[in-house]
Amino acid sequence: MRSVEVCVSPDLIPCHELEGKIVVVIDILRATSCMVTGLGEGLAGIIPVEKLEECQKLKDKGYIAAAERDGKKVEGFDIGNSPFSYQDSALKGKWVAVTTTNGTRALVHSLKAKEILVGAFLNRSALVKYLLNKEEDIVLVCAGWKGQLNLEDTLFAGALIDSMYGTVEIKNDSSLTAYYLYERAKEDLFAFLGNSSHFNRLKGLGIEDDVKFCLKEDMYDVVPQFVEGKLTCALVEIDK
Ligand code: 3SL
Repeated sequence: MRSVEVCVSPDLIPCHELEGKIVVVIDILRATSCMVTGLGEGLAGIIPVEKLEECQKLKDKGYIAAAERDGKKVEGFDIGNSPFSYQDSALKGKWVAVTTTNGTRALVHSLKAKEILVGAFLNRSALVKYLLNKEEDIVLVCAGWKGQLNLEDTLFAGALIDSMYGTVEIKNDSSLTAYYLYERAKEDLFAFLGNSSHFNRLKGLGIEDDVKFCLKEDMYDVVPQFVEGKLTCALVEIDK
C-alpha cells in the first residue's frame, strides 16, 4: 500500500525523503488557498518565489506581483495575500509572481519530489480525486509559521488523510497526529482554530473573513501543479 506522511514545517523537509514521491504543499492561511483561488478564477499561472527581491525582479519585468510578510501586503507590490484579491476579473488570463512568508518557501524547498501539488480546503475533493488516481507515496508538506508547526495546515493534512483513509498507509506520528486532530476538529474548524496563533494574527489585522473563506470546501475544481518554477492547473486525468 502506498504511504502518506506529514512534514509539519519546511524546516523539517530534510528529514523526509521526497524523491519519487508526490508532495502536496499546504498553507491554508493563506498562500495555498490564494493559489487555488487564483487558478480557479482563471489566472494563466503563478510564479512562486521565496524572496522579496526575486518577486521585485519579476515585477520589474512586467509581471503582476503579490507580496506578503507577517500577514501584511508589502509596500510597492500590486497585491498582498488575500484570496479575495484573486477574485478580481482583471487578473483572468494573467501571470502573477508571488512571495509569502512561509507558503512559497515550502514550495521551492520541495523540488526534490517527483511531482509537487498545492492543496487547500478550497480544492480538497479535486485534489483527493487526483491523488487517488496516482500510485506514488505522498508527503504532505505544511508551510507552518517561520519553521514551527501550525494548527490549520496540520488540520488540512489530517483532512486529506481522512479522505484517503484505507487506501494509504499512515507512515509517521505527524500523520497520525494530523489525522486525530482533524477527527476532533472537523465539526467546526473555525471554532477549533479560535486560539491558534495565525488565526489571531490575521484577526488582529481585521481579516477574519479571509479565514472563513479559506476554510470553505470545494469552491474550486483545480489541482495546481508546480513544474519548472511555474504553478499551473494539472491536467486532471479521467477516472481509470
Ligand atoms: O505564510 C504565508 O505564506 C502566508 O500565507 C501568511 S498570510 O496568511 O498571508 O499572513
